[in-house]
Amino acid sequence: MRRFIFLFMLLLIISISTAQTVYQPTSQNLENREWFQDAKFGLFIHWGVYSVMAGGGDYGVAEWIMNQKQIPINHYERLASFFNPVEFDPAEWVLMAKKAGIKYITITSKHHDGFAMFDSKISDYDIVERSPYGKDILKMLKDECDKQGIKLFFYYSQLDWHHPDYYPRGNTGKGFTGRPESGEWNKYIDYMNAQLTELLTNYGEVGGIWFDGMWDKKNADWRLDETYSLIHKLQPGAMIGSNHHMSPIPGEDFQMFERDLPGENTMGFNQTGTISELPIEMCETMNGSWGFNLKDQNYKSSKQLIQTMIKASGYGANFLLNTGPMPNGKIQPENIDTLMVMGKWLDKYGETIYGTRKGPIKPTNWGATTRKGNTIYLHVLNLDEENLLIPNLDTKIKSVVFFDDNSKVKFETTEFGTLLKVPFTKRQKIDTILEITI
Ligand code: FHN
Repeated sequence: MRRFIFLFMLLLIISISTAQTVYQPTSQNLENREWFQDAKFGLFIHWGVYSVMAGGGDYGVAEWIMNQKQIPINHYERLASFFNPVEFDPAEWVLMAKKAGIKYITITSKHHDGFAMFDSKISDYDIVERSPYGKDILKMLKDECDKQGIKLFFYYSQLDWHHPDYYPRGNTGKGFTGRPESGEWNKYIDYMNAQLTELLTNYGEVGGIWFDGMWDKKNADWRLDETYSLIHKLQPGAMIGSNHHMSPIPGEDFQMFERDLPGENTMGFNQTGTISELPIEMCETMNGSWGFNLKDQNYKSSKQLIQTMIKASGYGANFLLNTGPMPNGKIQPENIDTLMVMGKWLDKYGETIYGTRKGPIKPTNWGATTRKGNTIYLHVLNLDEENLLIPNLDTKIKSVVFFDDNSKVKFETTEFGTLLKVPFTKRQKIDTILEITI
């Protein structure tokens, strides 16, 4: 009996101590996760002093210029003194986002170059102290987002090519920066947590923190428990996501996929391929760069981007589409044009995207499905014939109509699947939507 009581007590202690480390999202956080999944469309903004160099005449990711061109810190720092975005008008940005049908914005608060786009007190390497502009861009944008009802998330790079204590170095930012070959890793983590505290206390309620850069030092002790608990303590509703290119880590509230549909790995980033039960998001560029690149005119068409957004929705994922503003504070006109086309499409068809969850059929060559209650939206994106055979659904189909004109779609359920008639005369250029009621 004594042995039994002893074992029981031991198990109790073990379960209590593990329960304490298991992350339990608050109800507010869970509500925000639902909101996030309903929102479906976000705007990613990569803006920093690197935009002054605009990619330096090369293709590729312009925000990496410091590392790509091996610019030492004491020279790169001069960029801040040329960064004067006098034409930045946050009201214009947010209005543009709203017209595009965007529900939230995620902006770089600090990218890999270590420069803070906000008024940081723990460092003077920030927009207020080092640029002639001298204003806190994040604050200006947050105020405007609050006014216009858009949520704001902060991107934060854990990787840092500027901070001396980011040591031992990772795979990038080595040698050329001019930092001494010494440093105290724990001091760097303290610094990062202090900046995160600023971001979570000085800007009101934020949507969440979008981490990036852990992949630079995969095996380092990032003290994630501490950082994640800090964020959840300061703002329990704030959602944490990390672009570490791995399966989600406890404490995270959403999972992200970079430039690939969930589970795909055409870019080489998403090596695990697992799609978790957390809300998911995919981010995408409009050309080949996140930061403003003056040379890269290889813009994806609005049709291509809308179709990717639809496929992402078919996976239940949000679509976070990027723009890299110019150093004068204006958004590239080509990006505005694309966003406006997307906004028009969403004005008409948003009902089939916003507030939906993934549909019963996994996105495939011909298209994708989304679902809201008893309605399934079948998005035909690419079909060379008039018949579409889909797997039988696990419930009975009551009716099928074309979303555009409510006219009936002929269908037949066979033992091999459900055969739908999608005549060419009914086709739309981007997406022919069939509304299935079950
Ligand atoms: O290196 C960054 C890159 O500059 C950009 O910020 C993207 C956005 O997903 N993430 C990193 C690469 O994984």
